[in-house]
Amino acid sequence: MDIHSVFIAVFILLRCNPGESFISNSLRVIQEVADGTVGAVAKRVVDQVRKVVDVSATASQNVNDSSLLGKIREGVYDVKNGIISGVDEVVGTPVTLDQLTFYLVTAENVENPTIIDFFKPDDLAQTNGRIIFLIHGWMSYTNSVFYTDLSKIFTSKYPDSHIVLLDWDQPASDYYPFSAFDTESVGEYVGILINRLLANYGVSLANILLIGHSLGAHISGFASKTFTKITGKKLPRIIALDPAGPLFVFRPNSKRLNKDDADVVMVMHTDAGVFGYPTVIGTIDFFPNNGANQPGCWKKLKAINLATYSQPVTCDHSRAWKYFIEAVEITGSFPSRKCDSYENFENGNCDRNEIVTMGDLDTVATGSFFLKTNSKPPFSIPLP
Ligand SMILES: [Ca+2]
Repeated sequence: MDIHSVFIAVFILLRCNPGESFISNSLRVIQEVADGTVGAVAKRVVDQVRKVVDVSATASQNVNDSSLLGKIREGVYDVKNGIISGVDEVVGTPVTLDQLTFYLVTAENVENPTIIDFFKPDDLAQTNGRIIFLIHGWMSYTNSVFYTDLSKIFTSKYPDSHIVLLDWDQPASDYYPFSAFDTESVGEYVGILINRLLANYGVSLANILLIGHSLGAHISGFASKTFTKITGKKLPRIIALDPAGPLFVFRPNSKRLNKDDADVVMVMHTDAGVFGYPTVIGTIDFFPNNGANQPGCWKKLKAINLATYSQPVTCDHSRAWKYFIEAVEITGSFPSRKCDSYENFENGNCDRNEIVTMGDLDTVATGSFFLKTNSKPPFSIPLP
């Protein structure tokens, strides 16, 4: 029996065990949908039909790649089709430190990240620049382009910055509900490390920045909650790239990223209602192309081929970090307009409103911001 089967066997599946906060949170989400404040995408989440499909039978007619079939079974298909809903939570064993590795990238050492000693992070602390944590999502890994490209761009633009690459590859490659459960314990370790930098090394709180994609966004939230629990202080800024939606959408604020997790919680929505969180969740929320379907992605989805299943399915979701990389690299790119809806943005009803660029690491603006993009790089386009 492999370790995954052991988890399945021993974990307790909590089916719809609503506490008071769970109910009020769910009602709030539903109310927001009814109010139209979250757009049509969110309604799909609430209305999702939980249809179990015999994916293995269908898939085996089309592909012979057993690893791909394995990946589909591990949950990509389930998440995409709403089979994992807001009421299927699992409770497992928290992640232990030996399942995590923290890597350091500096301007002098971009190609060969070094391992950070969690208990004695001397190397990491030796800077007066920003300390930027990058935290990947589900089914993503430390060798991802999200990590390599952003490390290069940050260290080239801000040579005194230190980049932390969090390797939580092992828990992140589990069946989605288990990986989602693990975000809390992974986040706690990040929060403890941040506190250690400040308490033992005199690192300035203002220099800490967390950037997480998908489940990594919720890890950032849990890191911040832990830091606050220890110190009573808030982290200055979290950048959440299409924070994961499935399971988190019905959780109370204490169990997911929310706007109170940092002074600025800057969110980018690219696959709202499927892999991404369907509603406003930060202090400032960006909605490229209205936040749900990205140009260059959705056409492929119409003619889906199981042989390339994981790629087109996660295309919208991955656009978040692709846009962000370009936004950081090209200062002033992705100008976005504050507006109450995409419709009003498109109709020009917000043309006099505030503009913020999506790669602005210092903005303290609040509210919802809208923009359009190209279907391929360079993605950024000027405002109309
Ligand atoms: Ca989508």
